[in-house]
Amino acid sequence: MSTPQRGRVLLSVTGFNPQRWYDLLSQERDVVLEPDGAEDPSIDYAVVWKQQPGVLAKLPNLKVIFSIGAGVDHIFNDDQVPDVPIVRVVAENLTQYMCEYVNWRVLDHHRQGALYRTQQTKKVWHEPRQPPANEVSVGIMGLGQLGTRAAGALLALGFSVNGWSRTPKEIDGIASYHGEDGLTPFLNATDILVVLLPLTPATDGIVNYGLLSRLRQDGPLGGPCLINAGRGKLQREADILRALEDGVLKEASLDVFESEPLASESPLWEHPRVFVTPHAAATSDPAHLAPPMLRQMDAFERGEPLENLVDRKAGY
Ligand code: NDP
Ligand code: OXD
Repeated sequence: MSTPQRGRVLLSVTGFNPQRWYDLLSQERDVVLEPDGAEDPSIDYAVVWKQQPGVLAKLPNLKVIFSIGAGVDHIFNDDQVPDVPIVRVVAENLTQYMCEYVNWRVLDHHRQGALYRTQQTKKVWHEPRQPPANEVSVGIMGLGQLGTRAAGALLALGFSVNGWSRTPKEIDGIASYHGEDGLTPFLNATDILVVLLPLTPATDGIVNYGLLSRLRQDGPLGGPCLINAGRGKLQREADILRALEDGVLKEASLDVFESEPLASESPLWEHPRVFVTPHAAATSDPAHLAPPMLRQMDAFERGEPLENLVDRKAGY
């Protein structure tokens, strides 16, 4: 009896060296690194990060696309993505990293890290008033895999936590808001805004001056703070700078940018109240992410359902 053929994989990556992904995937599958431009009917699965536009359309027998990332906006920059299921990353390791990043940045804004760093450079010995965590309200835009975990850890630290999502949510301890109607009351009740939304046509540019000016202006921290670890194109950087300058925003922690890497001439780099990290909030570690992809390929070939599927209509 012959063994059924195991599907072949195209690994299509731009922006970083995919060698580790290649090594891990090719332990179990036949992997093609770059197509030569011609149609390739031998490919069953595509594992992609910012694939070259048009490359997937040349795979007539493609069955599943796997995103190297929780976000899938990088896939839709290509307007010829075949209508096959798209699986995104949901991984404990990535969720934990994001939870750490969010809690680190919230605590730094809450405990006035920017002020103390400035005081230290001037050798100033001064203790400002420190509000307790339960007076501070953290609002999380995007109560998905990452937002929900971060919210749980912030609750355990004693913060008051609000969440905003597309559909209604009921999560113990979290004041939940949803949709257009819920956005203003959510912002009005928020001192530290954490953005963990996916980038879709509905969220593009959502973090703009109008949104920032609806954050609670008279809260215990002396002004609202912004943390964006979702996607850079969710924010308008000129609006963030304007809000920082005119006092609508006190501080910002930005992990993602409209254009990455952040240009050396961007004023965000040197702004004393902006904390910059290079899209490093939650690293996509292939050692943790490739094995579940391979398991899903095996399961798919046994006729089992795929997990962590993207809703193409919603865009995430
Ligand atoms: P999920 O899909 O699990 O959650 C997305 C959340 O956003 C959901 O709560 C969803 O609402 C909400 N949402 C989506 N669209 C809207 C909308 N139009 N209005 C209101 N709420 C909306 O995603 P994850 O939590 O896994 O990841 C979130 C994002 O984090 C990724 O898309 C990616 O861009 C980013 N990311 C960044 C990383 C980094 O290193 N900086 C690393 C990993 C991810 P609902 O619950 O109703 O569906
Ligand atoms: C992701 C990312 O989407 O790394 O996973 O940004």
